[in-house]
Amino acid sequence: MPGGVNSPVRSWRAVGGDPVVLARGSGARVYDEDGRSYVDLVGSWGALLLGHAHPDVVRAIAARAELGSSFGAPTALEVELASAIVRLVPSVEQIRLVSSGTEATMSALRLARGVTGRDRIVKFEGCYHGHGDSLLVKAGSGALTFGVPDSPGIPAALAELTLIAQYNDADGVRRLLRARGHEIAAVIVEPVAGNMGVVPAAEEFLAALREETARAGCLLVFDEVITGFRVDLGGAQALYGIRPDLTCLGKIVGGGMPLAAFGGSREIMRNLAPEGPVYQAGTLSGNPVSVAAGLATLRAIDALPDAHARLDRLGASAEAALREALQASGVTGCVNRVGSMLTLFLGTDRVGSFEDATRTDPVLFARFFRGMLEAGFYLPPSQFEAMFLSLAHTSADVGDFGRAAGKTLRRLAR
Ligand code: KE4
Repeated sequence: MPGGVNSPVRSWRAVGGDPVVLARGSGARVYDEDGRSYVDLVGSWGALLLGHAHPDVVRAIAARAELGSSFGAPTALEVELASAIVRLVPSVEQIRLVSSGTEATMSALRLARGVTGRDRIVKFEGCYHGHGDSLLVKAGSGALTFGVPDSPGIPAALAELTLIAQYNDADGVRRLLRARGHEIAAVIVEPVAGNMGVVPAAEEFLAALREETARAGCLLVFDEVITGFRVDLGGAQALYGIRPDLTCLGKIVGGGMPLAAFGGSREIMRNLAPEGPVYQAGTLSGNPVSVAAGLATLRAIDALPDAHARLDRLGASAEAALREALQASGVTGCVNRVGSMLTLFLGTDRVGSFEDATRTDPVLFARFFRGMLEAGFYLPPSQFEAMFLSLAHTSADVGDFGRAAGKTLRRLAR
């Protein structure tokens, strides 16, 4: 396997050294092949809101697998999951299940282009929406917003159809949409950025996106692959009261199994094949074992009336502990958090945009990462990722985390 991994971030290139090889997980902990255990702050990149190997999820997967793992045919179970998502996510009337977040965003953009008959899309620098060709695009040089490929293998002619705007720059995106909105099929955004580290969206930014896309007749796509069911049972759209035209879901919705989804109004979704002309398909879409895991996960979360209050309390304690550790150590840094997703930025004291995030000190972060690993905490191996707490983490875990962060930062300060 190239780089020894099946996804680049797992190689720990950003923090140096060889990654630990994980053998198993249980609750808030993971165990490596050498038998060491760690409090897990990655949670499969945010998928495991219940923690590892939750009994309900394991039972659902095992029971379903015994009935056959895949048919490539309609099943009653997928209707139950679709109904649960429609019930929980405010803007979604119909949903299409797929197997990864990449597939969800790629398909949502094709649907938006098909519905509007327009070719251009807008994304924000620093947001990540999977590795679809139109989305692996970075800002071109100069003031122009034209996109250029962010990887070899992506045709310049395609990348140019992606316009790049700045996250939290309401005026900039307003100017762009007023000038070129008539060419634009969709604006896709992480309603809480998780892939530049956590950067919350300013309220006026999301409001501007909603208002200006409606005015220009382009679709607003919320990429809630991270935030869906994480920041609120109804996702960021419920938390902030903004209704996008299309929503992409992943991670939690599959309960740690390969399942993602995209959805929106019936009026938009009925343009999808076989009802409409926009083609989209998948052998394992709605896979019964993945659907069983997703359903068990959503049911377990929905059954806990105070789930998101608990997650927010845990997140607030972790944030407070990190701020205290920064204060006590004198190391320059800041903490951004929404609910149970948070990032400790090192080397700069404020991160409200992608540009701010690039001012962080990657060497300092790598030393922090290593110190925390030695202390028994498994953090995302990049400054530009989010730490995730789960319903399996306890306040004792967070207390231990804070103390370890304090010790590690004090060592960095020397
Ligand atoms: P996948 O294709 O990796 O399932 O989902 C892509 C995706 C889409 N949208 C958002 C907001 C995402 O965060 C992601 C994937 N997230 C990364 C880490 N932040 C997954 C880890 C990896 O690439 O290995």
